[in-house]
Amino acid sequence: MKNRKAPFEDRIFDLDECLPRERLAALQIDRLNRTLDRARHVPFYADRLKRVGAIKSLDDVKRLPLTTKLDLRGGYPLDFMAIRRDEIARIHGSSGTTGKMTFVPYSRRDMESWRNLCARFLSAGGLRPGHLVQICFGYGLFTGGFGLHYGVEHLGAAVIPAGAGNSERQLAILRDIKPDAVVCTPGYALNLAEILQAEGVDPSELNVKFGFFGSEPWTDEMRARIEDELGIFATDNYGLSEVIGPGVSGECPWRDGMHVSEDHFLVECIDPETLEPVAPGEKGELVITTLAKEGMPVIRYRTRDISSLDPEPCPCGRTGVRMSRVTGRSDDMMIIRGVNVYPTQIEEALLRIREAAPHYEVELTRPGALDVATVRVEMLPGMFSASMKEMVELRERIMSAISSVTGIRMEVELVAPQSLQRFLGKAKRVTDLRFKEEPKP
Ligand code: DLL
Repeated sequence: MKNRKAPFEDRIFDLDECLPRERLAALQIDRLNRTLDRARHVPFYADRLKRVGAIKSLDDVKRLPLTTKLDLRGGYPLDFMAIRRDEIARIHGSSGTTGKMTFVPYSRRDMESWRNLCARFLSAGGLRPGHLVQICFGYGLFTGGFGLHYGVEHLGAAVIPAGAGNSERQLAILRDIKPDAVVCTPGYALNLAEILQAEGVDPSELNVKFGFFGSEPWTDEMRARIEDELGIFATDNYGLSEVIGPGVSGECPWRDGMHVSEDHFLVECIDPETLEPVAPGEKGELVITTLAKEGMPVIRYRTRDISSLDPEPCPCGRTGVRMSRVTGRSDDMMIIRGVNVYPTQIEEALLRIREAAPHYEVELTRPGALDVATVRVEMLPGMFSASMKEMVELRERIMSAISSVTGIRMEVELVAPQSLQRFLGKAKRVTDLRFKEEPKP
C-alpha cells in the first residue's frame, strides 16, 4: 500500500535534496562549526561548549551536550536567541509543560530557509505551481499555518488561508472553490471526510488531489481511509517548533519514510535510557541539531519523538536519510487534535478547583474522526454533593479550567474520593486507546 503509485511525476524542488552523501557530510561539518559559533552567543551554550573545539568529523557530534525542553524552558522567554533583537523577523511558540510557552525567534534568513524546506516536501508530495491549497492549520504562534503558507507560496502555488476549525466553512470552500490540495492534521482530514459523507457529498464533486498531513501521529491504515474517502494522495510531514516547525522532513512519492532535510538538520536516533545511538532501522528517540538556524540554533535537541532512521538510498534520488513514522514519545506529552498537552497542565488546572483532588486519569479515544480526551477527576472527601445542579456546575468549572490551561476542551467525569489508582513509582495517568484498532505496522 505504501508504494501505491503516485498519480504524478516526481519533481525535485531543490538540488540540495540530492547532494551526494560525501558532499552532504562535508557541508554538515562546515555548517555545524558555524552553528556552534553562533550558539556561543547564548550563555547556556557558551558555558557548555567551553571545552569543545572545532568539529572535524560527524562522529564528534556525540561529544556535544544534549539540549532538553526543560533547558529551553529555563531560558524563558528569549535566552536561547542567538541574534540581536532588531534581527528578529518572526517569533513563533509552542506550548510547554506548565502552560508556559517556548518562544522561537527566526531571522530573515531562517524565514527564507523555512519556506524552502516546506516547498521541498510539498513538491515531493505532488504540489505544483498553479495549484490551489486550502490550509486548515491554525495561524498564530503555532508553526503549522504560517509555515505551510509561505512554503506553498514559495513553490508558486496559491493559498486559501482557511485556518483551523469551522468545518462547515471548510466544507463550503472545498465544495465551492475546489482547491487541489488540503493541509491539516490527519485527524482533521478524517473529520472532514466524515462530514462530507454525512452531508452526502461525493468526493468526485470535489477537486482535491493531494493532502499534506502532519503535526500528530497517524498510521498507514488511517492514510488508506483518508485517501479512499477523499480520493486523494496523502503524504506525511514532520517538524517541531523548537527546531523550525514543519519542514524538518517529508515523504517523497515512494512513501517509505520521510526524507530529513539533512543539509539543515543533523539527525541522530538514540536510546532514550542509555543515550547511546541505536542501530540503523532500530527505534529510538530523534535528536536534532540545527545546521543553518540563526535565530535560535539548537544543539542535539531531544525531540522525545520515537522513530527510526533508514540510511538506504531511495529510488526517488533524494539523499536525505528517511525517518519512519513517529510512533510515540519518550515523555508524557499527548497530542490531542493536533495540540500538544502535558499531563501536568491538567494537574495545574485541577489545582485551581477547591473541590477536586489532584488525582486524575486521562483517557484518549477516537470514536469518530476526532480525538476525545476524557479526564476522570477524583473529588475531595466531603465535597461530593447530592445536588445534581451543583455537580453539573462543578464539572463545567473543571472543564473550563482545563480548557483555559491547555487550549482544548476535554470531557470531565467526577469520581468518588479514593477511587482512582495510586502509584508507587511513576504515575501512569494517560491511557491512549486511539490507535488500538489500527495497530502501527
Ligand atoms: O506540530 C509542527 C508541524 C506543523 C509539523 C504542521 C507538521 C505540520 P509542534 O506544535 O511544536 O510543531 O509539535 C511538534 O508534534 O515533536 C511530534 O511529537 C509531533 N509531530 C509533528 N509532526 C508529526 C508527524 C508542529 N508527521 C510535535 N507525525 C513533534 C507524528 C508529529 N508526530
